[in-house]
Amino acid sequence: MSRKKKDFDDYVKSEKIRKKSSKSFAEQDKKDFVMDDKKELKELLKEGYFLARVVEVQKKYVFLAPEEKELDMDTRDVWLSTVAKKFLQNQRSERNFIVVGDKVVCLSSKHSDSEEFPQCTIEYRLPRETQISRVDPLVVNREHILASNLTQLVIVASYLSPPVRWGLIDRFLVHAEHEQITPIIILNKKDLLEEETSESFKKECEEEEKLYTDLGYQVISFETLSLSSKKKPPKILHDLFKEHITLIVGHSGVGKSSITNLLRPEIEQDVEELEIFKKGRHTTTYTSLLKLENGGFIIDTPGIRSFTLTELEPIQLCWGFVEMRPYLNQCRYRACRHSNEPDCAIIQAVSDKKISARRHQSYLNILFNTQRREGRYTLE
Ligand SMILES: Nc1nc2c(ncn2[C@@H]2O[C@H](COP(=O)(O)OP(=O)(O)OP(=O)(O)O)[C@@H](O)[C@H]2O)c(=O)[nH]1
Ligand SMILES: [Mg+2]
Repeated sequence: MSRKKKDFDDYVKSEKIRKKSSKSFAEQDKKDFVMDDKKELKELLKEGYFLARVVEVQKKYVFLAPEEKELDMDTRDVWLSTVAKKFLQNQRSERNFIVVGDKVVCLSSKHSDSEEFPQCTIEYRLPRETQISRVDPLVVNREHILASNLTQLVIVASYLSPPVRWGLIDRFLVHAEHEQITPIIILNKKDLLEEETSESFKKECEEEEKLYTDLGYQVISFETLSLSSKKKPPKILHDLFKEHITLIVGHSGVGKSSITNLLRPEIEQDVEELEIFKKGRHTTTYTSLLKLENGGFIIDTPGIRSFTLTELEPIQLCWGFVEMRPYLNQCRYRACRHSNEPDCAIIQAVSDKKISARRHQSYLNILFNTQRREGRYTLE
């Protein structure tokens, strides 16, 4: 089964389907801010501009790490920065103007607002190679980019506390497929599953894990509780995270920061002592990029309550469900939504048990935007 986005782009071209693009701020400003001319960049670097990576975005300031050579950076000794004055207005109106992971071109400032950090201005941003985004939960029709330039997506869910939501995992998988970023699923808090008395829940978890593995995804069943960040990180995590910039996502309280800490990041992440989901707020407040002891980088995020995909046509959505790809274009109707249409190849594959009914339901939920806040865990 091909995982290449290019294949989908070719398919789209051949089918003459227009992909939706998101035009968020004035094209001209974007052109001025996004530096995509390598020659010009070289000249700027000779003139005293320097390259840096955004490690954290707060309300007033952006924290960044100078990056002379690709990935040669220290995420602890950061600079305080603001966006160049001429782009301030854009920054205020555009939520995604600067996001964690962005590569930026800066000029150092003579003065710093802080005694602790040197200060600079962000003059340009380099084009983003990859990004993970969702529909902004605050403003419909606005995109919220969680992070950029990542090479791997780790989706964390806990078996229990809070309980796993397979639909949320599917949403992330669809997005990763379209962005051509390798997704990995970590199912955490295995200790709680072992204590669980409901045999049917255990069976459900086993079956779902097998389903994702059979689809070609790496699934890691894990527990952090018995492991200490003082000891060597478990080999499976060490190998997984080295040589990558990994974005780690999932609900609040599933253990993202606990996993991050096992890899001994340059800055230890806060982990809530009480189970966070009972308190109903996030422990991690800002998305931040951290260098790990093994040389890899991780972007730890505050847990999210919803991950609504930006609008997708049925055909694009199906592409994100890898098991549906072989059936594309085999339905009676070209515009088949694979919902209840006659002679639908995908519905047939579901009844033949070639496609899981649960994954098909996930597809329908995304398509019809039902359970928009899939995976939301409400306090009881
Ligand atoms: N039982 C059990 N608890 C765990 C495990 N891993 C983490 N926890 C606990 O789960 C709670 C939340 O862990 P965090 O690492 O803060 O979760 P998070 O995903 O970073 O949460 P946010 O920052 O709010 O998004 C803490 O109380 C951890 O001690 C595990 O494997 N088993
Ligand atoms: Mg956290």
